[in-house]
Amino acid sequence: MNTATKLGVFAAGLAVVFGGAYAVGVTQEEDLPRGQAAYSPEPAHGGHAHEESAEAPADHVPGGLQISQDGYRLHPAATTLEPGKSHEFAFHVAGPDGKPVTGYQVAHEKKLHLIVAPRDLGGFQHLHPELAPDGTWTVPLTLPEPGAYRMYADFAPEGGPALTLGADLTAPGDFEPDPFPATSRTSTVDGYTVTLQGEMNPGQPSPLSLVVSKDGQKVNPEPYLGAQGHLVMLRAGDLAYLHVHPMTGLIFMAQAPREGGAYRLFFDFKHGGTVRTASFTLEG
Ligand SMILES: [Cu+2]
Repeated sequence: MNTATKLGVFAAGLAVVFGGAYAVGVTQEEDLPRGQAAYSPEPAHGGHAHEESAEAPADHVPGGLQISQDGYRLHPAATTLEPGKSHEFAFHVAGPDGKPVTGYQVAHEKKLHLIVAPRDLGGFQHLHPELAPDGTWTVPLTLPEPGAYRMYADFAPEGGPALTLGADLTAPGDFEPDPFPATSRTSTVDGYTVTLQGEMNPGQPSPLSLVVSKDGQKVNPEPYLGAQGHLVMLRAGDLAYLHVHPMTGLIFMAQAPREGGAYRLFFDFKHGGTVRTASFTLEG
């Protein structure tokens, strides 16, 4: 993507922020081939960008709260996993005809993104399962400690809507819940310091930017999932999965619910060939 296009995409995003030029944003998305839309709000997520904007209907429900939606249903093969042990975790998505979906659109370079988080939001896993021809997804999964977990399948079937379906998983044993992490904009992981800038503006798309540094030097993350990182936002209280769209560089557009709340944000970035996750708590 050339600089002019990037600026155009960013400008379209800003236009959404300021409540105007809806048509500009739509045109921009349609101009960009899905697989190459590195810094654009892609169709799978971009559609939500507008639905969740200030003009969103009052009954709009964020993703991740339902196991079925719009005729599609998530079917985990097992939902109870022994903690601390790697499992070959399998699931499929049944379509409106009841059969496993086998055709998926690519978004952020993958056909499906699997997020697994404990319900106290004290951890996070972002996995990319493999799709078998019969529609079964499999991935090695370890639930590190006893407790209740939420899985999210973020995907768009071919010819269908972008969806995030969620299901509960459990790891039996004595469970010690962690308190919800206090508001924090700085995260340290493996010697990297990541700082989150920007505010969550209830009911408005909210630009958030990240700065990564190591040993006091600013670091440019390597391309990962078609952008310079991947940001996921989960809401405290119900673990709603809120869409965040890469804009350009390390700028992301979060869709903040109008009712406000506290959110846990997980930022995956790649440097030196390794993907790491920084986490933050924001209120807005
Ligand atoms: Cu992913």
